[in-house]
Amino acid sequence: LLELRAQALENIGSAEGLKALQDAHIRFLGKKGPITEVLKGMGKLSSEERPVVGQLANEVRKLIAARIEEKRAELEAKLIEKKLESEKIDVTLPGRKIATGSSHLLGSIIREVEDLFIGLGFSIEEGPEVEQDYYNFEALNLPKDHPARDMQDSFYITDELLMRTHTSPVQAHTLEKHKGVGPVKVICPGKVYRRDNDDATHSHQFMQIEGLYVDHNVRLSDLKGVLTVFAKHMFGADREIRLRPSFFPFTEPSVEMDISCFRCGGHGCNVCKGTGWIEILGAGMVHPNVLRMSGFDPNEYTGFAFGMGPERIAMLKYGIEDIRHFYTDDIRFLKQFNRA
Ligand code: FA5
Repeated sequence: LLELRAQALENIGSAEGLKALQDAHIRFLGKKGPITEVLKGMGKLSSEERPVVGQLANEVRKLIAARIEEKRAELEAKLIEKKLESEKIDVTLPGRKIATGSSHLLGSIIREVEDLFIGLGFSIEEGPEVEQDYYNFEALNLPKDHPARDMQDSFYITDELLMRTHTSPVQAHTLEKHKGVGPVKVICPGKVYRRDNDDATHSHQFMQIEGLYVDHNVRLSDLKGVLTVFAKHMFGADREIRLRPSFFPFTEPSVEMDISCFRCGGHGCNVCKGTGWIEILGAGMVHPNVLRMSGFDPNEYTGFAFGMGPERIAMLKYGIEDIRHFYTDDIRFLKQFNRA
C-alpha cells in the first residue's frame, strides 16, 4: 500500500492535463483499481491484520483523492489563465476605421441646387422616366412630325412610350395638376436618356434639373436674375456667365447659358473643346402653346423655364475632365468627394 501511495502521488504530480488526471483517478481509485482490490480482500485477513490494513487503505485512498482534487483545481486555474492570456485585448492599439458609404457627387450637387431654389420659394416635383410621347414632345409644342424632335435622339419603347429625353415633360404634368391656376414654382430633378455617343462631355444617360415658374407678369429679366443668383451660388462670383440666343420649341424667346471653362479659364482645352465656354443649361420664356395645352391662359399667365445638367455643373465646379467618371463607379474617383 505504501508503495502504491508513492506511485499514485508521483503519477498525479506529473499529470499534465485533466485527461491524464482522470486516467490516474480511474487507475488508482476505480472499481477495478488496487485499493478496491485490497478492501475487497479484507475477508481473507486475520482479525489482527484487518483493522491495520483497513485503516491504512482508507487513509491512502483519502490522500490520493485529496491530491487529485488539488491537482484538478491547479490544472483548471492554469487553463483559465491561458485562455485569458489568449483573449487579451490591447486597448492601446489604434482603432480600425469602418468604411461607410456617402452621397454620390451628383446627389450632393442636386441637393445643393434644390436647397438654393427651395430658399427662393420653389418646391420639388418628380415625373416618370418612361414617358408618353405626348408629354415628352407634343405637350411641349413638338407635334409628331416636328423637325426639332431630331434635336434629341430618343430611345423608343413603343410608338407612344419612350425613355424621357429631358425633364421638361414634368413641366406639362405639373401645369396640368394646377388646372390653370398659378403660381407654379417647381424644381424637377431626374434621369434622362438620349441616343448620344458617349464622350468626355456626353453620356447616353445623364441627369437634368428642370425649373419652372409660371405666374402673372413673369418676365425674361426674372429668369436672368434667378440664373445669376444660381450661377454665383454654385460657382462663385468670379466665374463668367453668358446667355446666348437659342431655340427650343417649348420656349420663346430661348437662351442657352454658358459658364467660362474651369480648366482653361477661357483659353481653350479638351473640356470646353477649345471654345473657353461650357454650356450648362437651356432656358427661355414658356411658349404660349405649352401654357394653353396644359390648361393655362397665356393672356393671363407668363413663365420661364430652364433645364440644366448637374454633371456639367459638377465638372465645372470640381475640374472633372470626363463625364464618364460619374457612371463608372471607380471608388477612387468617388472617394474624393466624400461629404456627409
Ligand atoms: C433640353 O433638354 C431642354 N429640355 C432644356 C430646357 C428646359 C430648355 C426648359 C428650355 C426650357 P438640352 O438638350 O440643351 O435642352 O439639354 C440641357 C442640358 O442638359 C445641357 O445644357 C447639358 O448641360 C445637358 N446635356 C444635354 N445632353 C447631354 C449629354 N448627352 N450628356 C450630359 N449632359 C447633357
